[in-house]
Amino acid sequence: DRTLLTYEQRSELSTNTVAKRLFHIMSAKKSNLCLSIDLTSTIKILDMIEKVGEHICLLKTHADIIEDFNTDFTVSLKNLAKKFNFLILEDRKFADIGNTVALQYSKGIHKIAEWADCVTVHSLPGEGILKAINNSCDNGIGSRGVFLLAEMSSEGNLITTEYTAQTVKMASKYPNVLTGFVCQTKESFNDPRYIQLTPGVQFECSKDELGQVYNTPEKVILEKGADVVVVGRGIVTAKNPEAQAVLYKNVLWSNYLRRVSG
Ligand code: BMP
Repeated sequence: DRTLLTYEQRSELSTNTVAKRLFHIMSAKKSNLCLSIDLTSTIKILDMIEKVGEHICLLKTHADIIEDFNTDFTVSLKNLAKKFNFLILEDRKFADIGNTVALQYSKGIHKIAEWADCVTVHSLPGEGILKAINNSCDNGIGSRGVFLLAEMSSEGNLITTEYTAQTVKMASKYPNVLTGFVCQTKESFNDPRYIQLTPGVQFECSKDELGQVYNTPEKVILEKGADVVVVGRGIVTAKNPEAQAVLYKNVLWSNYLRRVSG
């Protein structure tokens, strides 16, 4: 059972550099909290990171919602990642043929490959999409990672258990580039090398008006097998985001300790 191993033990097994680094950061900072920074201005994003950067292991961005995106911003982002010791995940959810994804990954305004340690990818188009990112890494951009979408948190999504199983099977051919899976359940995969990233988390089980479904920190860590937990509006829209990030960090970490102590 991968969920009974410690993050240190799992970092020893990692075949992807980003997964290894992330496991190390989690142990060092005693944090398995990923902040989903879904804000639309670069100043607001950088301000928020100054407040909560110390408490997170991973920062999840949506570059395409930022109205004044620019290269100075990505330089600042990388500096903050270094200062506070967290990794950057661009939640781009690529879902096209490999050739297009290779271009979307490295070109355009965002040049994602230059500043994001890892990206999210849908398995829907087939393994060409993993090959594309893998090739980009081999061709000079260096060690990067992929979180493959194996399940989603939203109500009525069309992913079936068969789709999840096939996604995990497809990924098994790409251990060097695979950081983990974005998923909701412990049963979706077994391999301890990979990280379970789970969004849809707030202190109260609830929903939003557009189909997002929330579980509690305790439930996602203890029952659902989450390794890194994504919190967005639960922190970003709080009156005091820093205090709220500390609360999430502590609750998530203590549930992880409970889990690995059996
Ligand atoms: P919030 O905690 O505010 O609901 O934000 C959740 C974040 O996680 C969003 O950025 C969303 O794009 C992402 N996400 C999700 O909610 N469910 C999934 O299944 C996959 C996601 O990436």
